[in-house]
Amino acid sequence: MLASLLMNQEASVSPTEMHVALIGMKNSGKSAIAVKYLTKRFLGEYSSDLEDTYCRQESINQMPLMVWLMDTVDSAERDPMRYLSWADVFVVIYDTTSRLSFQVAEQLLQQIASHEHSLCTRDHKTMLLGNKIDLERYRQVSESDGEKLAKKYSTKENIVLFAEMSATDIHARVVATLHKPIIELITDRANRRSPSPRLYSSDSEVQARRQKSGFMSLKNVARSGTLRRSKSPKQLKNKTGSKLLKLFHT
Ligand SMILES: Nc1nc2c(ncn2[C@@H]2O[C@H](COP(=O)(O)OP(=O)(O)O)[C@@H](O)[C@H]2O)c(=O)[nH]1
Ligand SMILES: [Mg+2]
Repeated sequence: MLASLLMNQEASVSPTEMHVALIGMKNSGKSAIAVKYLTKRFLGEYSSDLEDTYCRQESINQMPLMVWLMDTVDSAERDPMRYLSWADVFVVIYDTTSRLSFQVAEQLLQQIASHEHSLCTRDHKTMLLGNKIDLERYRQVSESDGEKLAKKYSTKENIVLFAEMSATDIHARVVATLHKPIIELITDRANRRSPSPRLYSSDSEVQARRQKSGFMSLKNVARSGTLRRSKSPKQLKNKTGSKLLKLFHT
C-alpha cells in the first residue's frame, strides 16, 4: 500500500531534474544565453574556454524542477560524450549572422542523431536555436533555413524543435525559449507513462534508502549520480536571489 503510494508520488513529480547541454560553435552565444538565463544579465564578454555546469531551481507548470545547465566549449580535444551521455535536452545553438556556425550546428545534429541510434536508451529532446537576431542586418541564415534543418533531423517519434532568439532579449523570453524543450520532454515522458531510465537505474538505491528513511525524493537519487563527477560544489547567490549551484570545471 505504502509502496504504491510512494510510486504514485514519484510518478507525479518525476522528472525532478533536467540536464540541459548548450552546444554549438564558439561565439554562437552559448555563454551569453546561459548567463542571461541564470542571472538576467547580458554581458559583453565571456570567458571562451571555460566549461561550466550550473544549477537553477525552477517551477515549471507549478512543478518544482532542478535545471542543470552545461555551458560547453566547442573544442576538438574534448570528448562529446561528456554532454551526449549526460543531457536530457540538447540546445544546438548557432549564430544567425554566421553561415559557418549553422554548418557546425548541422554536424552537431548529426552527432546527436547517430548517438541516439547507436548508444542512447534515454529519451531526450533537441532544440535548434538561432541566436543574435538583434543583429538582423548582418543575418546570413534565414528563419526558414533553420526550420528546414530542424525538420530534416526530426523523426516521427522525436521532433527537433526550432526557435530564434537573442541573448539580449528580455529575461522572460530567454527563459521561455529554454523551457520549451524541457516542457516538451516532460510531456513526452508523461505520455509514455514511464520515468526516464536515469530514474530506473537508481531503483535499487531508492529501495535501499526507503528501507532506511521511509522516503527519499527522486531528485536526490538522480542528483547523487550527477554529483559523483563534481569537485567541491560551491553555492553562489546571484543578485536576483535565485539559487545558483556551480558544480565543476573541466
Ligand atoms: N548582439 C548580440 N551579441 C551576442 C549575442 N549572444 C552573444 N553575443 C556576443 O557574441 C560573443 C560570443 O558570445 P559567447 O556567449 O561568448 O559565445 P560562446 O563561445 O558560444 O559561449 C560575445 O561577445 C557576446 O557578447 C546576441 O544575442 N546578440
Ligand atoms: Mg562560451
